Amino acid sequence: NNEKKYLNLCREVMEQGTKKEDRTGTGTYSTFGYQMKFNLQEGFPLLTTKRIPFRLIASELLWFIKGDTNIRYLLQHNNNIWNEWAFQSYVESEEYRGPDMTNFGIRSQQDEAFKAIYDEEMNVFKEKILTDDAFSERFGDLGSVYGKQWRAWQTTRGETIDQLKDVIDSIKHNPDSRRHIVTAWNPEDVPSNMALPPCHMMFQFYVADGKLSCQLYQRSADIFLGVPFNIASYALLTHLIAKECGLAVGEFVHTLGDAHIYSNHIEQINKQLAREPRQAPSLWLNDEKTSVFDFEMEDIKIEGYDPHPGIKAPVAV
Ligand code: UFP
Repeated sequence: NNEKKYLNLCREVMEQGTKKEDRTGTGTYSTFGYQMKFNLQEGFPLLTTKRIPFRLIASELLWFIKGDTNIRYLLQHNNNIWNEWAFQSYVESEEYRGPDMTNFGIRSQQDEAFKAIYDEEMNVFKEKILTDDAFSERFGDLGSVYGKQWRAWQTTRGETIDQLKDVIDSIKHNPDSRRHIVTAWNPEDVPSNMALPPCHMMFQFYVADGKLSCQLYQRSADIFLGVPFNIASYALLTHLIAKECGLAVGEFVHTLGDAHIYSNHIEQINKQLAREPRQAPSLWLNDEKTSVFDFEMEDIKIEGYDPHPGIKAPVAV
């Protein structure tokens, strides 16, 4: 069972993880180097021991695939997961004249009155991104994030490389190749141009017995909040590419670097571990679409998803 592999990771890090401080000051239990193999033939690996919002995962993945780096597309799909990164650069700019937003992430979690002011500023910001083209171009764009590295990696000669298109071509024409790789980790961009250096940073495809497998290297993994999203996202990517290449799906191999549970997620994890996994859902893809680059949200659906209720937890910022 696929879900058990995730639950075993949770259990192992809870029981054997080392106490370790981290960038956010929250504190974690952590282990280094861990691998899970999900058989994509055994249903779609969207967790059932808590509800996972699949539409956020799908719209974010389509955004990456399009090579889009502006949050406008996400907002149009009611997806708010990248807002803070764009908002940060806006409130630090000269254009911003509103109330002080220093450390808005932590303060909005700790101070109710501040949270109300922050929410209002964020709503104004979102509305402007959606309706004002010039504003959106200036403050909606996140720069060198996944979409840029996947579709338009900048070379020193001033050209761009479309890694995703190239890897799909190589899977189609040279399936046995051991070089089906896409990397989002661009050392030149990491220190300055990026708010968040890529977490899911490199992936490789593998074709055998008519099946497409994908392995991801994720340097840093928030086991409770991040990993369930990352699993579903790469499982979906593997399905989309397999379909375009006329292959069945094989495995999603998830390799983790620093795999950690934040100290303020322990109670939530225990609650989840006490639940019994249910039947995995299945993925429906519109058969009329062939190229991964043509998919829209209405072409992707999760069927038979009957999870336990969601479990809320604070995001480490
Ligand atoms: N994180 C994930 N998956 C993601 C993502 C972030 O688990 O897709 F974007 C978590 C890992 C870590 C934090 O807890 O976000 C990033 O912090 P750092 O850059 O210090 O590793």
